[in-house]
Amino acid sequence: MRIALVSPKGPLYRSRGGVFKKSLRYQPLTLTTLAALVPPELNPEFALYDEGTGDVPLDIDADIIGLTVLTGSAPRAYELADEYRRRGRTVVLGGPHVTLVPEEAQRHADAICVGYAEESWPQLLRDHAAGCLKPRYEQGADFALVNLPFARRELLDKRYYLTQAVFEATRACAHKCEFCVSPTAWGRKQFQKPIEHVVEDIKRVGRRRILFIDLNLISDVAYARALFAALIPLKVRWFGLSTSLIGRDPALMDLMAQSGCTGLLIGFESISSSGLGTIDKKFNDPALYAELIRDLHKRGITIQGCFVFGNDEDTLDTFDATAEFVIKTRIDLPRFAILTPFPATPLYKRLQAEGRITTRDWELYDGQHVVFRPRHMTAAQLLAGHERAWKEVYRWGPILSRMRHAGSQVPLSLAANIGYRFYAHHLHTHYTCDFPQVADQGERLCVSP
Ligand code: B12
Ligand code: SF4
Repeated sequence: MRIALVSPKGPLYRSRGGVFKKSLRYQPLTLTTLAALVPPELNPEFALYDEGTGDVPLDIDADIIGLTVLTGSAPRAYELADEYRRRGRTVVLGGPHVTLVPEEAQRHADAICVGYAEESWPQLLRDHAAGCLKPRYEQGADFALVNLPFARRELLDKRYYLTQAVFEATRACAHKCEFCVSPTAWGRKQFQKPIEHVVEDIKRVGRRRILFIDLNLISDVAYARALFAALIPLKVRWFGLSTSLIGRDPALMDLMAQSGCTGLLIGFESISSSGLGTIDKKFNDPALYAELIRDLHKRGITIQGCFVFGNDEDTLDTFDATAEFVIKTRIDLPRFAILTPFPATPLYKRLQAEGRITTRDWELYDGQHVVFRPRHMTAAQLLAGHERAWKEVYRWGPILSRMRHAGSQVPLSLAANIGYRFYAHHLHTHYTCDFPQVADQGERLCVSP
């Protein structure tokens, strides 16, 4: 069976005209995991296409074409899916957006996979081979991450990525932040791979610097402890994601450092407690942020700090105050996003009930556009303030100050900082400028500070 797997990208992330440089691009696991799950008895021949690294052809000659769909890439995925079907191909859609709004996706596919597809995708392919493809396949109620094959990383060209040494140990997260797709799409029970499987995967890939893409590695502390302990003998240096709650467990932080953690992505989201209350992320305590950052730095762990602008407590002062906090605390790699009501999430339902969603053009749901009416500012002010914060923290002064404390991590940290500086200065080229004020502010903000 000839199987093509496609990862379409929204304009910001596309190789042609996008602003995401190789220094920021690691190899995702979606397509390579799906390839590994194909039953061998189908004699698969694969073609994998990541639109983040190259163009996706329209004349793909395959027995079945699978596309992965994020909300921001949905219009592009549907455009491709419709074209492939027009050309007589069988098209399957899956991924977070399909899981959030299956009925919509169904209109563009011969079949969809809702939820995690470790069991449903092989079944779908067997049905297709037998000529009895069903329109919809679902993640089973007893879904578990067991008896897994290893991702077929070699099917994507490694030259296009900063690293291929990308792993996942768990899926989903126990928290319920209002804006996050994870609890809505996959529930709050964390799925966990057997630790021996994760260790074996890391050994097979054989790299010393590795990256975990798990949404929250410390969601289940007992599992986290066991995983970190198992990493110690591997002598790897790893980067992963955690919540700020790591700061309240010094023993786990020590174990994490001992296991080789050299970088953590943390969703700080806001420097205001009341702002965090409006997005149901009250477990974050801004009063403890500076101490957490110091504690991690002391242990040699750098921080990719993520903030989101646009909650109902944010005002025009929030942007500068947040940028100032980021610079002062020397968060190593700051990232800002605009609050985005992904469909079916509690945030989406609330804003919809309040009549505040201004567009359902999913292409703009990429975390860098304003798709709702903010409470204390205009959409244009939110967009412009967000862009200003990016540019402020990626001035050369703050970058150099961060580098002075980056120790042995300078080469990687510098490359990523320069990548994000480029991103900060090119973001505006992707604004559709629906708001006239933004065009004006955009001009002003284009001038290098
Ligand atoms: C790598 C990654 C990216 C990469 C590339 C993603 C891609 N596939 O193109 C980049 C950096 C481009 C990216 C960008 C963004 N991302 Co992202 N990303 C991830 C991340 C960390 C890992 C994806 C991965 O490899 N997962 C492992 C694989 C095995 O799981 P999976 O992709 O879910 O696939 C399984 C199922 O979903 C299903 N499946 C998926 N696709 C298909 C296709 C078919 C045919 C079938 C049958 C099944 C199937 O089968 C797989 C096995 O079960 C996930 C979080 C996570 N840990 O999953 C977030 C995630 C996908 N991203 C998310 C978000 C919010 C974003 C951004 C908005 C971030 C931002 N604020 O800027 C942007 C938006 C980009 C856009 N234009 O839409 C959300 C999803 C949002 C949504 N509603 O679509 C996630 C889930 C994170 C979260 N916190 O909730 N991201
Ligand atoms: S802690 Fe992170 S992954 Fe978990 S629900 Fe909140 S935003 Fe989502």
